Amino acid sequence: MKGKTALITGATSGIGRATAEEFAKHGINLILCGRRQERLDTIQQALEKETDVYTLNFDVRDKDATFNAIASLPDNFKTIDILINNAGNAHGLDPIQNGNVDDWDAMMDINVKGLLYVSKAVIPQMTERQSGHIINIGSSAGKEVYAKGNVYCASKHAVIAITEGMRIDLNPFGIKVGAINPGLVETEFSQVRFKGDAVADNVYKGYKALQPEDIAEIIYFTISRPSHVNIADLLVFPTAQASSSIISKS
Ligand code: NDP
Ligand code: 8X3
Repeated sequence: MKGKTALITGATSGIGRATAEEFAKHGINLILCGRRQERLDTIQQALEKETDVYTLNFDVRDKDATFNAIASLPDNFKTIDILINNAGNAHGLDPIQNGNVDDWDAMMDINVKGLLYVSKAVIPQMTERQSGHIINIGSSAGKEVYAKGNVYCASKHAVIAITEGMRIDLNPFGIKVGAINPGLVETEFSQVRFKGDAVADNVYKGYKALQPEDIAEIIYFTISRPSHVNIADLLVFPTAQASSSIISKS
């Protein structure tokens, strides 16, 4: 894996940041994407001790900004071997009849369309080289719908469908495509979902949630399998979680 180049979206926090740290340990060159420049700078400074790092600041909702950012990569970062489509969040947790339309737009625009824009910008060079590995971060919410999860679950069901579609279409090119679908991971996810409300603090209380590093290690395992092995779809829960709504809490 040393010397390969990975582009990670949503690298400023949570799963994306932990994945950047894990990849850096293995000497994978990193293109780190997000909107918070200060964080990109801090993470770049820390990881540059271990590997080469380049940062791109763009909002995945913005089609032109996404294409321009990826087109602007310098020659030594232009060849992307591994794409981790991770940027995403839930916005709100409301029954469908009370749902906030701006929240719906955010989830579909970021989790679904943003993933498509980034993929569209990266895939042509993979098909040309006939190699590459794409991992889409789905969710247990892409496998199962839960109360008030409506649009977030729809966005993650779409991520799984897009992953399957990519795997089929990119099969002739020898490109690996897979989805990693975590259950509850303790990140800034709930702060974003609940817009900073104190209720977010309770989401990870009373049991041991997955940590972003747990998912990062699984992602590294996935990308480091021999060339004939593609982990196509993986569902990962904390031990205390049996489904989206069954969680054993103390
Ligand atoms: P965090 O909130 O910690 O991280 C989300 C990341 O996405 C940040 O780096 C953020 O960067 C980036 N991001 C959000 N919106 C945009 C945007 N419009 N444009 C560019 N980047 C954006 O959450 P997680 O690490 O938990 O989430 C990562 C992925 O994992 C998401 O796809 C989420 O749905 C999925 N997931 C999370 C689970 C959990 O329980 N935490 C469980 C299952 C799946 P910035 O704000 O700097 O742009
Ligand atoms: C994040 C996990 O259960 O909040 O995708 O949807 S959940």
